[in-house]
Amino acid sequence: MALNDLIVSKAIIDEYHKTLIDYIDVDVAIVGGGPAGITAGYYLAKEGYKVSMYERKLSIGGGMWGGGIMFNKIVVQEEGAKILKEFNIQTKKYAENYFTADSCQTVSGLLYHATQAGLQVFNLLSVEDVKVTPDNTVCGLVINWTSVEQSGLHVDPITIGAKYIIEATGHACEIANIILKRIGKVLYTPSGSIEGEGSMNAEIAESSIEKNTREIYKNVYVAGMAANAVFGSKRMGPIFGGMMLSGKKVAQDIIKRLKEGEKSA
Ligand code: 48F
Repeated sequence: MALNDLIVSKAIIDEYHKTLIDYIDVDVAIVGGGPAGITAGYYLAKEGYKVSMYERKLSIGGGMWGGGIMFNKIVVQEEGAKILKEFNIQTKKYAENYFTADSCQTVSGLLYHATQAGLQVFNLLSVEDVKVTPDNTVCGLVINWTSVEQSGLHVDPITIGAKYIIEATGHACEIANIILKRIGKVLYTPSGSIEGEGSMNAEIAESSIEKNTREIYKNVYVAGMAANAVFGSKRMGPIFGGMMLSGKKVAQDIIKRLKEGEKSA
């Protein structure tokens, strides 16, 4: 059968446009498509919530593809391996409480199941600001094409609405930084600011990440490496169990809040 190039173009424009409009207002907007963001998106979407994820780069997966020093293997502990099993991702026991997994299979497995569950991914879009109400409650995101950001062109962004935001931007904790810059030292940390990431210690980092996965400002939750950076814990390097556990935890906390909201509505 003959193929019409114009129909191909029209299909892409039409479908993307519909998706963009459909996701103009969501239950949860995730910033950052690393392992923590994807995992959070999976559990939220599986529960039936409308969730979008914004990723600056072309590829989703953040720092997971490269394993450790570009050796594309990751390590997870027992608890992390259990989560990978839920996603049908293969792990290999290396020693007691140490499992390895192929980083490419892990990223693609997480993403496959998250998008199948209903997570809507917007790649090549960067979050440059948060949207706020008059009393500075965060109620959405301000997004623009990464190509605009990279080229430095003066092109205004657009806005999306969200009941909750997940800051999952990794080491940079960009959303926490935006809040500090625009609203002030209002974070729910001891200093009100970003406490800062400490040097590498996998034991401390992995055991503190779930505790650090929590609300950092009205309606804004932090997950993944950003959680340890915001609350001043250590970094953990190429052990990734904490990223998935943090993604699951943030999803559970927000699901609880959403359900409370549904009851009181
Ligand atoms: O860095 P990243 O993988 O974060 P994570 O999910 O996982 C951390 C680990 O990869 C590793 C580690 C643990 O073992 O230490 O670093 O916490 O993914 C964060 C993603 O957020 C994107 C960025 O491109 C990356 O893919 N990102 C950051 N800022 C923005 C953003 C922004 N302003 N808008 C959109 N995407």
